[in-house]
Amino acid sequence: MKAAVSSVIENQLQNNEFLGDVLEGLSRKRKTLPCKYLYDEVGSRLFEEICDSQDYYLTRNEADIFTTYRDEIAQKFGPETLLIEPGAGNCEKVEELLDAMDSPRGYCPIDISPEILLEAEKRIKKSLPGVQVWSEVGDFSQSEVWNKLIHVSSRKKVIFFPGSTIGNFEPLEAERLLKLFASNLAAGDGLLIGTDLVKDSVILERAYNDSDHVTERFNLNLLQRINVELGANFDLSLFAHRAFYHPLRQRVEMHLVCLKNHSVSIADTCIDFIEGETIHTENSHKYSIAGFKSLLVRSGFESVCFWQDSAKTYVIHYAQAI
Ligand code: AVI
Repeated sequence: MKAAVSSVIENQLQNNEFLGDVLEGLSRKRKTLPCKYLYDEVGSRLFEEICDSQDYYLTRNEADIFTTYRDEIAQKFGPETLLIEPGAGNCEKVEELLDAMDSPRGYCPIDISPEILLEAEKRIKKSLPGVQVWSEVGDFSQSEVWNKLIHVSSRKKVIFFPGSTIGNFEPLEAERLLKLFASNLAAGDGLLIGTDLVKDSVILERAYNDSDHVTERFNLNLLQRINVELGANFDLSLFAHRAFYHPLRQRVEMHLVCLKNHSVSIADTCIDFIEGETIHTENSHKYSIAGFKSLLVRSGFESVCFWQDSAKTYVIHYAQAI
């Protein structure tokens, strides 16, 4: 009973934060919504579908790099290394790597969803019974969750941050996050991180406007989530998905374009929308190899090496904390 009450309170607190962020973002002159809210249950499922789609090359090409170079990557870590994965989700990408590592000290996935972590922990314990797993529930961009990991001793730590997730942070935020990672590592500890490369805008725009329209559904689902969780009355047919590459900012921007003047009520607030205005829902920054290396240096790392897929679309960097 106690657990049930505390989970009700937890849900209410999360909903208050969600409502606050939504109202704050939609009351700006240029309307915006934080991209972290794209990932409710439906959104996470749609994102998995995006990753499997032909047009979204990132996941496939990153997986190719791991398959080709996993032994070489694992050798860089050395024996008895503790692998920490912030935002691990279902921990799908890590098994191949853990399997290639020499006597891994263990694996620490961090995620905001306890249910997903529990499932993943069970799976890893089954497929790699020799690997110890310490899961931590929390927001990896905040220092609190990192403090909980201090008790796990190890010869060496490596933070594993695949999926080009770093691209969803504004450059200054990305630097702040990498500095947080560095502050939780000792000199010589590692960071293995995936980044999508700057490339022809046609390829980039196809990846975020896939022919099966999954990305469109993923983007629009954010409004549906606001309707369901916050009792709003968005009419999804009055918004269209738009994703385009911004060459100066080196990022793909995802927006929802309003198709007709109208108002939407969220809780007790009425928000006016004008035809043609957009809600900016996500940025996906693309980096050159040199550009990302200099971000690493600014954040307290030195670049050790990197690996690329055969089509040179994507990079996995390995860096050491200094
Ligand atoms: C999770 N993240 C790295 C994806 C990206 O490419 O920025 C999210 C995504 N948004 C639309 N398609 C995929």
